[in-house]
Amino acid sequence: MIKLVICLFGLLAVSSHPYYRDVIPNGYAVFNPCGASYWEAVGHYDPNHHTIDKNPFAQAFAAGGHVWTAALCNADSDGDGTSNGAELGDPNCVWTAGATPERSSTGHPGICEPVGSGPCASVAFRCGCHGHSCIG
Ligand SMILES: [Ca+2]
Repeated sequence: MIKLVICLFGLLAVSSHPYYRDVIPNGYAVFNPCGASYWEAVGHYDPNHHTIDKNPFAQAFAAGGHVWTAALCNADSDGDGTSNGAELGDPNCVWTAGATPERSSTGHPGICEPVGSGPCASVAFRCGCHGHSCIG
C-alpha cells in the first residue's frame, strides 16, 4: 500500500507544471524582469510560486494545447511589442522540444515589459505584486 501511494505521488509530481517548462524554449531559464534569478513559475505572475492566476502567456499556451507552435511563438501574448519567441530565445520560431534554443531568453512572454512603463503603463502588474488584486 505504501509503495502504491509513493508511486501515485511520483506520477503526480511528474505530471505537474515543471513538465511544461520542457516544451517551451529556455523553459528553465526564462528572463525575470523583476530580479536577477530566472522566472521559475513561467505561467504565473509570481516568479516562484504556482499561484491561481495565470499570465497571458499561460492562457495562450493552454488554449493551444500546451504545445510550442509557430502561432504561439509569433504571438505577443503580453502585449509589450515583442513576440513570445523573441522573448524566450526562439526569434525565428524554429525550436523543438529537446533542442538548444537559438539564444538566451531576454524577456518574459507573459509579463509586459518594461514593467510599469511604456506600453505596460496601463497594465496592473507590478514586480512583487501577485494575486487578483494587482492584476486588474
Ligand atoms: Ca514580455
